[in-house]
Amino acid sequence: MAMSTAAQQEQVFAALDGFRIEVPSWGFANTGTRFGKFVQGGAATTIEEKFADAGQVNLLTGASPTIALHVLWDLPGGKADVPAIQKLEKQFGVKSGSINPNLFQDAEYKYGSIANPSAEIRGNALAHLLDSVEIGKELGSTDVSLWIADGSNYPGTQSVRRRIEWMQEVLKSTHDALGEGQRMLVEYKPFEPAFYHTDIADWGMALELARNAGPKAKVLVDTGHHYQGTNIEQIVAWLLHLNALGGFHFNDRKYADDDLTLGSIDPYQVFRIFHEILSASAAERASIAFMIDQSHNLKGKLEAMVQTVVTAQELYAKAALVDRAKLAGLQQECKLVEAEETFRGAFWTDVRPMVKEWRIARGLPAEPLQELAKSGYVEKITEERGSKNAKSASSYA
Ligand SMILES: [Mn+2]
Repeated sequence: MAMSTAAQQEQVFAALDGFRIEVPSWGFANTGTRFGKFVQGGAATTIEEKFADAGQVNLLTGASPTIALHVLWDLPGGKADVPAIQKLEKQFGVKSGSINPNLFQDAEYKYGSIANPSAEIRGNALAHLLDSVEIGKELGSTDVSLWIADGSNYPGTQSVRRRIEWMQEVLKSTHDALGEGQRMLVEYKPFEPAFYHTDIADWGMALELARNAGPKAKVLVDTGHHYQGTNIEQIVAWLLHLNALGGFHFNDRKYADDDLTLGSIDPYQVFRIFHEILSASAAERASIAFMIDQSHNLKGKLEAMVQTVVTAQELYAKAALVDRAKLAGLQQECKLVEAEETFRGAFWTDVRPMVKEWRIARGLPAEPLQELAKSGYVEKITEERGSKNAKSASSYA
Protein backbone atom coordinates (compact mmCIF):
# COMPACT_ATOMS: atom_id res chain seq x y z
CA MET A 1 0.00 0.00 0.00
CA ALA A 2 1.23 3.46 -0.83
CA MET A 3 2.04 5.90 1.92
CA SER A 4 -0.69 8.37 2.69
CA THR A 5 -0.11 11.95 1.66
CA ALA A 6 0.07 13.09 5.29
CA ALA A 7 2.74 10.49 6.06
CA GLN A 8 4.60 11.47 2.89
CA GLN A 9 4.49 15.11 3.87
CA GLU A 10 5.89 14.29 7.28
CA GLN A 11 8.76 12.33 5.69
CA VAL A 12 9.55 15.14 3.28
CA PHE A 13 9.43 17.84 5.98
CA ALA A 14 11.75 15.88 8.26
CA ALA A 15 14.18 15.24 5.42
CA LEU A 16 14.25 18.87 4.30
CA ASP A 17 14.65 20.14 7.87
CA GLY A 18 17.86 18.12 8.07
CA PHE A 19 19.18 18.91 4.62
CA ARG A 20 22.01 21.41 4.14
CA ILE A 21 24.17 21.86 1.07
CA GLU A 22 27.23 24.10 0.89
CA VAL A 23 27.75 26.52 -1.99
CA PRO A 24 31.22 27.14 -3.46
CA SER A 25 32.69 30.66 -3.50
CA TRP A 26 34.05 29.94 -6.99
CA GLY A 27 30.52 29.31 -8.23
CA PHE A 28 29.80 33.04 -8.01
CA ALA A 29 32.97 34.26 -9.72
CA ASN A 30 33.93 34.37 -13.37
CA THR A 31 35.54 31.18 -14.54
CA GLY A 32 36.12 29.84 -18.00
CA THR A 33 36.68 26.86 -20.17
CA ARG A 34 40.03 25.92 -21.68
CA PHE A 35 38.96 27.88 -24.74
CA GLY A 36 37.26 31.00 -23.58
CA LYS A 37 35.79 32.90 -20.74
CA PHE A 38 32.41 34.57 -21.05
CA VAL A 39 32.41 37.19 -18.36
CA GLN A 40 29.14 37.90 -16.57
CA GLY A 41 28.39 41.41 -15.41
CA GLY A 42 26.99 40.16 -12.11
CA ALA A 43 29.81 37.78 -11.25
CA ALA A 44 31.40 38.29 -7.84
CA THR A 45 34.78 40.02 -8.02
CA THR A 46 35.61 40.11 -4.30
CA ILE A 47 35.19 37.82 -1.32
CA GLU A 48 32.60 40.24 0.05
CA GLU A 49 30.52 39.84 -3.11
CA LYS A 50 30.82 36.06 -2.90
CA PHE A 51 29.51 36.13 0.67
CA ALA A 52 26.69 38.46 -0.39
CA ASP A 53 25.65 36.06 -3.15
CA ALA A 54 25.87 33.00 -0.90
CA GLY A 55 23.74 34.85 1.66
CA GLN A 56 21.16 35.52 -1.03
CA VAL A 57 21.00 31.83 -2.01
CA ASN A 58 20.54 30.87 1.65
CA LEU A 59 17.79 33.47 2.13
CA LEU A 60 15.90 32.05 -0.82
CA THR A 61 16.36 28.33 -0.11
CA GLY A 62 17.02 28.09 3.64
CA ALA A 63 19.40 25.25 2.89
CA SER A 64 22.85 26.70 2.24
CA PRO A 65 24.17 28.33 5.42
CA THR A 66 27.84 27.72 4.58
CA ILE A 67 30.18 28.74 1.77
CA ALA A 68 33.22 26.73 0.68
CA LEU A 69 36.32 28.92 0.57
CA HIS A 70 39.28 28.62 -1.74
CA VAL A 71 42.42 29.66 0.10
CA LEU A 72 44.32 31.12 -2.84
CA TRP A 73 41.38 33.04 -4.29
CA ASP A 74 39.49 33.97 -1.12
CA LEU A 75 42.21 34.31 1.51
CA PRO A 76 45.26 35.42 -0.49
CA GLY A 77 46.74 36.82 2.74
CA GLY A 78 46.30 33.47 4.50
CA LYS A 79 45.53 33.61 8.22
CA ALA A 80 45.75 37.40 8.18
CA ASP A 81 42.48 37.42 6.18
CA VAL A 82 40.53 35.49 8.82
CA PRO A 83 39.15 38.54 10.73
CA ALA A 84 37.82 40.01 7.47
CA ILE A 85 36.11 36.70 6.67
CA GLN A 86 34.58 36.58 10.16
CA LYS A 87 33.14 40.03 9.59
CA LEU A 88 31.56 38.88 6.34
CA GLU A 89 30.08 35.83 8.07
CA LYS A 90 28.21 38.14 10.46
CA GLN A 91 27.26 40.62 7.78
CA PHE A 92 25.71 38.09 5.41
CA GLY A 93 24.56 35.35 7.79
CA VAL A 94 26.63 32.65 6.12
CA LYS A 95 29.41 30.69 7.83
CA SER A 96 32.69 29.56 6.33
CA GLY A 97 32.45 25.97 5.20
CA SER A 98 35.13 23.72 3.79
CA ILE A 99 38.59 25.17 3.30
CA ASN A 100 40.02 24.33 -0.10
CA PRO A 101 43.79 24.58 -0.52
CA ASN A 102 45.13 25.24 -4.00
CA LEU A 103 47.89 22.93 -5.15
CA PHE A 104 47.39 23.29 -8.88
CA GLN A 105 47.71 26.89 -9.96
CA ASP A 106 51.28 27.82 -9.09
CA ALA A 107 53.83 27.24 -11.89
CA GLU A 108 56.04 25.26 -9.50
CA TYR A 109 53.35 22.56 -9.45
CA LYS A 110 53.91 21.79 -13.14
CA TYR A 111 55.14 18.27 -12.24
CA GLY A 112 52.98 17.88 -9.19
CA SER A 113 52.53 19.23 -5.68
CA ILE A 114 52.45 16.61 -2.91
CA ALA A 115 53.73 14.02 -5.41
CA ASN A 116 56.37 16.24 -6.99
CA PRO A 117 59.82 14.58 -7.23
CA SER A 118 61.31 17.72 -5.68
CA ALA A 119 61.38 17.56 -1.87
CA GLU A 120 61.43 21.36 -1.80
CA ILE A 121 58.22 21.67 -3.82
CA ARG A 122 56.54 18.96 -1.73
CA GLY A 123 57.57 20.99 1.31
CA ASN A 124 55.94 24.10 -0.15
CA ALA A 125 52.77 22.13 -0.82
CA LEU A 126 52.77 20.84 2.76
CA ALA A 127 53.28 24.37 4.09
CA HIS A 128 50.19 25.51 2.14
CA LEU A 129 48.21 22.55 3.50
CA LEU A 130 49.27 23.38 7.05
CA ASP A 131 48.29 27.03 6.51
CA SER A 132 44.90 25.80 5.29
CA VAL A 133 44.49 23.67 8.43
CA GLU A 134 45.26 26.73 10.57
CA ILE A 135 42.77 28.87 8.64
CA GLY A 136 40.15 26.15 9.18
CA LYS A 137 40.87 26.11 12.91
CA GLU A 138 40.52 29.87 13.26
CA LEU A 139 37.30 29.96 11.27
CA GLY A 140 35.85 27.02 13.19
CA SER A 141 35.35 25.16 9.93
CA THR A 142 35.21 21.36 10.01
CA ASP A 143 36.69 20.26 6.71
CA VAL A 144 39.88 20.88 4.81
CA SER A 145 38.99 19.57 1.39
CA LEU A 146 41.80 18.35 -0.85
CA TRP A 147 41.66 17.92 -4.56
CA ILE A 148 45.09 16.92 -5.81
CA ALA A 149 45.60 17.63 -9.50
CA ASP A 150 48.93 15.75 -9.58
CA GLY A 151 49.69 13.28 -12.32
CA SER A 152 51.71 12.80 -15.48
CA ASN A 153 51.01 13.03 -19.18
CA TYR A 154 53.46 10.55 -20.72
CA PRO A 155 54.07 6.88 -19.90
CA GLY A 156 57.39 6.16 -18.23
CA THR A 157 58.11 9.74 -17.25
CA GLN A 158 57.28 9.40 -13.54
CA SER A 159 57.49 6.67 -10.92
CA VAL A 160 53.91 6.05 -9.89
CA ARG A 161 55.08 4.13 -6.82
CA ARG A 162 57.48 6.72 -5.50
CA ARG A 163 54.78 9.33 -5.88
CA ILE A 164 52.47 7.23 -3.68
CA GLU A 165 55.06 7.31 -0.90
CA TRP A 166 55.52 11.06 -1.24
CA MET A 167 51.77 11.68 -1.07
CA GLN A 168 51.44 9.43 1.97
CA GLU A 169 54.09 11.40 3.79
CA VAL A 170 52.55 14.84 3.10
CA LEU A 171 48.99 13.72 3.82
CA LYS A 172 50.02 12.14 7.11
CA SER A 173 51.78 15.34 8.20
CA THR A 174 48.69 17.33 7.25
CA HIS A 175 46.42 14.95 9.13
CA ASP A 176 48.57 15.20 12.24
CA ALA A 177 48.16 18.96 12.31
CA LEU A 178 44.34 18.76 12.33
CA GLY A 179 42.64 20.05 15.45
CA GLU A 180 39.85 18.55 17.50
CA GLY A 181 36.78 18.15 15.32
CA GLN A 182 38.66 18.99 12.15
CA ARG A 183 38.70 16.59 9.20
CA MET A 184 40.60 16.18 5.98
CA LEU A 185 38.66 15.12 2.89
CA VAL A 186 40.49 13.41 0.04
CA GLU A 187 38.90 13.83 -3.38
CA TYR A 188 39.69 11.70 -6.42
CA LYS A 189 39.40 12.15 -10.16
CA PRO A 190 40.30 9.74 -12.96
CA PHE A 191 41.86 12.25 -15.34
CA GLU A 192 42.29 15.96 -16.11
CA PRO A 193 44.43 17.97 -15.87
CA ALA A 194 46.77 14.96 -16.14
CA PHE A 195 45.98 12.75 -19.10
CA TYR A 196 48.15 9.69 -18.61
CA HIS A 197 48.09 8.98 -14.86
CA THR A 198 46.47 10.86 -12.00
CA ASP A 199 47.99 10.27 -8.58
CA ILE A 200 44.61 9.98 -6.82
CA ALA A 201 42.51 8.53 -9.61
CA ASP A 202 39.73 6.63 -7.87
CA TRP A 203 38.02 5.95 -4.54
CA GLY A 204 40.31 3.04 -3.73
CA MET A 205 43.38 5.26 -3.90
CA ALA A 206 41.65 8.06 -1.99
CA LEU A 207 40.49 5.58 0.67
CA GLU A 208 43.94 4.08 1.13
CA LEU A 209 45.56 7.50 1.38
CA ALA A 210 42.92 8.61 3.88
CA ARG A 211 43.34 5.48 6.00
CA ASN A 212 47.10 5.82 5.94
CA ALA A 213 46.84 9.47 7.00
CA GLY A 214 44.65 8.72 10.02
CA PRO A 215 41.10 8.58 11.41
CA LYS A 216 40.25 12.22 10.67
CA ALA A 217 40.78 11.68 6.94
CA LYS A 218 37.76 10.65 4.85
CA VAL A 219 36.96 10.29 1.17
CA LEU A 220 35.17 12.99 -0.82
CA VAL A 221 33.03 11.84 -3.75
CA ASP A 222 32.69 14.37 -6.57
CA THR A 223 29.85 13.01 -8.71
CA GLY A 224 31.46 14.37 -11.89
CA HIS A 225 34.74 12.56 -11.25
CA HIS A 226 33.87 9.09 -12.56
CA TYR A 227 34.04 7.23 -15.82
CA GLN A 228 30.88 6.68 -17.79
CA GLY A 229 28.71 4.00 -16.28
CA THR A 230 30.40 3.94 -12.87
CA ASN A 231 27.97 2.85 -10.17
CA ILE A 232 28.51 5.82 -7.84
CA GLU A 233 25.87 4.74 -5.32
CA GLN A 234 27.74 1.47 -4.87
CA ILE A 235 30.91 3.43 -4.05
CA VAL A 236 28.83 5.45 -1.58
CA ALA A 237 27.49 2.25 0.03
CA TRP A 238 31.03 0.89 0.40
CA LEU A 239 32.38 4.10 1.88
CA LEU A 240 29.48 4.21 4.35
CA HIS A 241 30.15 0.60 5.29
CA LEU A 242 33.79 1.46 5.92
CA ASN A 243 32.99 4.64 7.86
CA ALA A 244 35.07 6.51 5.30
CA LEU A 245 32.59 8.78 3.55
CA GLY A 246 33.39 12.40 4.32
CA GLY A 247 31.20 14.18 1.84
CA PHE A 248 30.21 15.04 -1.69
CA HIS A 249 30.89 17.54 -4.36
CA PHE A 250 27.67 17.58 -6.32
CA ASN A 251 27.34 18.39 -9.98
CA ASP A 252 26.27 16.47 -13.05
CA ARG A 253 28.16 15.33 -16.11
CA LYS A 254 27.46 14.06 -19.57
CA TYR A 255 31.01 13.30 -20.72
CA ALA A 256 33.58 14.00 -18.02
CA ASP A 257 34.02 16.70 -15.38
CA ASP A 258 31.46 18.96 -17.03
CA ASP A 259 30.25 20.97 -14.01
CA LEU A 260 26.67 20.66 -15.21
CA THR A 261 23.75 21.38 -12.91
CA LEU A 262 23.06 18.62 -10.40
CA GLY A 263 20.41 16.27 -11.74
CA SER A 264 20.27 17.91 -15.17
CA ILE A 265 21.47 14.77 -16.96
CA ASP A 266 20.72 11.88 -14.59
CA PRO A 267 18.45 12.80 -11.68
CA TYR A 268 17.80 9.10 -10.97
CA GLN A 269 21.47 8.64 -10.09
CA VAL A 270 21.31 11.45 -7.54
CA PHE A 271 18.17 9.84 -6.12
CA ARG A 272 19.98 6.49 -5.82
CA ILE A 273 22.89 8.17 -4.03
CA PHE A 274 20.49 9.91 -1.63
CA HIS A 275 18.75 6.59 -1.00
CA GLU A 276 22.06 5.14 0.23
CA ILE A 277 22.59 8.20 2.43
CA LEU A 278 19.08 7.95 3.87
CA SER A 279 19.56 4.22 4.46
CA ALA A 280 22.48 5.05 6.74
CA SER A 281 22.00 5.74 10.44
CA ALA A 282 21.31 9.30 11.58
CA ALA A 283 24.78 9.44 13.17
CA GLU A 284 26.47 8.34 9.96
CA ARG A 285 24.42 10.81 7.98
CA ALA A 286 25.31 13.70 10.27
CA SER A 287 28.98 13.35 9.37
CA ILE A 288 28.51 13.63 5.61
CA ALA A 289 29.12 17.04 4.10
CA PHE A 290 27.02 17.93 1.05
CA MET A 291 28.69 20.50 -1.14
CA ILE A 292 28.06 21.88 -4.60
CA ASP A 293 31.06 21.99 -6.92
CA GLN A 294 29.87 23.76 -10.03
CA SER A 295 30.98 26.85 -11.83
CA HIS A 296 28.76 27.95 -14.66
CA ASN A 297 30.22 29.75 -17.62
CA LEU A 298 26.94 30.40 -19.46
CA LYS A 299 24.05 30.28 -16.97
CA GLY A 300 23.57 33.16 -14.55
CA LYS A 301 25.50 32.29 -11.43
CA LEU A 302 22.83 33.14 -8.86
CA GLU A 303 20.11 31.43 -10.87
CA ALA A 304 22.29 28.33 -11.37
CA MET A 305 23.05 28.08 -7.66
CA VAL A 306 19.43 28.50 -6.53
CA GLN A 307 18.30 26.01 -9.17
CA THR A 308 20.91 23.52 -7.95
CA VAL A 309 19.97 23.82 -4.27
CA VAL A 310 16.27 23.46 -5.17
CA THR A 311 17.01 20.39 -7.31
CA ALA A 312 19.03 18.84 -4.51
CA GLN A 313 16.15 19.42 -2.08
CA GLU A 314 13.66 17.87 -4.49
CA LEU A 315 15.76 14.77 -5.14
CA TYR A 316 16.48 14.37 -1.44
CA ALA A 317 12.74 14.63 -0.73
CA LYS A 318 12.04 11.93 -3.34
CA ALA A 319 14.61 9.64 -1.72
CA ALA A 320 13.00 10.32 1.66
CA LEU A 321 9.78 8.80 0.29
CA VAL A 322 11.30 5.36 -0.28
CA ASP A 323 9.56 3.00 2.15
CA ARG A 324 12.79 1.47 3.37
CA ALA A 325 11.20 -0.99 5.83
CA LYS A 326 8.98 -2.37 3.11
CA LEU A 327 11.86 -2.40 0.65
CA ALA A 328 14.06 -4.38 3.04
CA GLY A 329 11.39 -7.08 3.27
CA LEU A 330 10.97 -7.27 -0.49
CA GLN A 331 14.75 -7.43 -0.97
CA GLN A 332 14.98 -10.26 1.55
CA GLU A 333 12.31 -12.23 -0.30
CA CYS A 334 13.85 -11.34 -3.69
CA LYS A 335 10.55 -9.91 -4.90
CA LEU A 336 12.25 -8.08 -7.71
CA VAL A 337 9.43 -6.27 -9.45
CA GLU A 338 7.73 -5.22 -6.21
CA ALA A 339 11.05 -4.00 -4.82
CA GLU A 340 11.88 -2.06 -7.94
CA GLU A 341 8.40 -0.52 -8.10
CA THR A 342 8.63 0.55 -4.44
CA PHE A 343 11.98 2.19 -5.18
CA ARG A 344 11.01 3.70 -8.52
CA GLY A 345 7.61 4.82 -7.22
CA ALA A 346 9.30 7.22 -4.83
CA PHE A 347 11.43 8.63 -7.63
CA TRP A 348 8.40 9.27 -9.81
CA THR A 349 6.40 11.00 -7.07
CA ASP A 350 6.04 14.69 -7.80
CA VAL A 351 7.36 16.12 -4.54
CA ARG A 352 7.30 19.73 -5.68
CA PRO A 353 3.95 20.57 -4.03
CA MET A 354 5.22 19.14 -0.71
CA VAL A 355 8.55 20.96 -0.99
CA LYS A 356 6.60 24.14 -1.64
CA GLU A 357 4.47 23.50 1.46
CA TRP A 358 7.65 23.01 3.45
CA ARG A 359 9.07 26.32 2.22
CA ILE A 360 5.89 28.16 3.21
CA ALA A 361 5.79 26.41 6.61
CA ARG A 362 9.38 27.49 7.26
CA GLY A 363 8.79 31.09 6.23
CA LEU A 364 10.79 30.75 3.01
CA PRO A 365 9.81 31.91 -0.46
CA ALA A 366 7.47 29.32 -2.02
CA GLU A 367 9.28 29.57 -5.38
CA PRO A 368 12.96 30.50 -4.85
CA LEU A 369 13.82 31.03 -8.53
CA GLN A 370 10.79 33.23 -9.14
CA GLU A 371 11.54 35.11 -5.95
CA LEU A 372 15.11 35.70 -7.13
CA ALA A 373 13.80 37.09 -10.42
CA LYS A 374 11.30 39.32 -8.60
CA SER A 375 13.85 40.57 -6.07
CA GLY A 376 15.90 42.44 -8.66
CA TYR A 377 19.08 41.16 -6.96
CA VAL A 378 20.73 40.02 -10.17
CA GLU A 379 20.03 43.35 -11.88
CA LYS A 380 21.39 45.18 -8.84
CA ILE A 381 24.70 43.27 -8.74
CA THR A 382 25.06 43.47 -12.53
CA GLU A 383 24.76 47.23 -12.24
CA GLU A 384 27.19 47.42 -9.32
CA ARG A 385 29.80 45.01 -10.65
CA GLY A 386 29.41 45.46 -14.38
CA SER A 387 32.29 47.84 -14.97
CA LYS A 388 34.70 45.77 -12.84
CA ASN A 389 33.77 42.66 -14.78
CA ALA A 390 34.05 44.43 -18.13
CA LYS A 391 37.60 45.39 -17.15
CA SER A 392 38.46 41.80 -16.26
CA ALA A 393 37.03 40.67 -19.62
CA SER A 394 39.34 42.95 -21.57
CA SER A 395 42.37 42.00 -19.50
CA TYR A 396 41.75 38.29 -19.88
CA ALA A 397 44.30 36.72 -22.19
MN1 LIG B 1 35.25 18.70 -6.73
